[in-house]
Amino acid sequence: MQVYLFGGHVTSWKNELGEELLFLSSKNTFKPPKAIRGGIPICFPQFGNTGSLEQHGFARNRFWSVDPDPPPFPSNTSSRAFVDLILGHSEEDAKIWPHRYECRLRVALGPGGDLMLTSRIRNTNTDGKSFTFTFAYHTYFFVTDISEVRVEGLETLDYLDNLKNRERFTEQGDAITFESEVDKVYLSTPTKIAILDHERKRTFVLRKDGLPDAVVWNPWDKKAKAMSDFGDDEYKYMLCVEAACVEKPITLKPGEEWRGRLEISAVPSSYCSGQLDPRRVLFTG
Ligand code: TA6
Repeated sequence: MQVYLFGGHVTSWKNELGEELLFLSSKNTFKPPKAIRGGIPICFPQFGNTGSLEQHGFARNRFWSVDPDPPPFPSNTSSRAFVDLILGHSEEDAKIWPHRYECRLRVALGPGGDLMLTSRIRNTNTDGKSFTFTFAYHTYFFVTDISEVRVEGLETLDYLDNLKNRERFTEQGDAITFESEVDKVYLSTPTKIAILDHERKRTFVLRKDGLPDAVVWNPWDKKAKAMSDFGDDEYKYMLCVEAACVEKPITLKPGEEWRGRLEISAVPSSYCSGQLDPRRVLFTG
């Protein structure tokens, strides 16, 4: 596991065989304030370009620090290793987002090698003002061949299509596969989503809490060429499935705290396929 203070950004997560599980672009410049392309960018206090701030907010473009005194975590969270990071308000950011806040992030490795990210955002305004935000873990999964990948758990859900002015549609009833650019915000999804990498017989299982939505993104070839920090054919080896809170922004009064948790495990595919879609379970008996 590798985490940068810049952006509070996880850039590497490997399995017990030392195989990398997250995609990180070979075209990264690692020159702040430019966000890191790949890994797990934190989108806060704004997801996408839905508000007045820069795309995906500013948390991914700021230097976080190691949290010297994180509030206690519920005792039932066992982890092999973890780090606590914190990002707080600054005079600079107050000019664009006039709020006092504490954004804490614990990045942990579970006993089985699962990756767990827990964010705790507290409103520390002293002027009695509430604030509202959207949020996402913009996770880039490393896949063997995007055309052989399928996502289960989002069937029949409504989504906002970012390629069609955020118009609302309903997804078809089958697992999602990829043959062109996709940029969709799935609404009120199940807490469990699976990404099946057929070639590698590997399944990523995402479990999320406090993050009702899920964004699915692959830039495909044209957008890939247009991004300076992304290789022309790198779209073949990545898929973003982002645990998010987009449709219903979160509002916190002073003193209130929000928590958003993501747990990712990478398991052999035979373990998972079809277990997420109740109809499939029915059929496969
Ligand atoms: O999460 C999907 C998305 O919002 C896409 O619209 C695309 O812009 C992607 O994020 C990457 O955004 P970035 O600002 O990192 O280039």
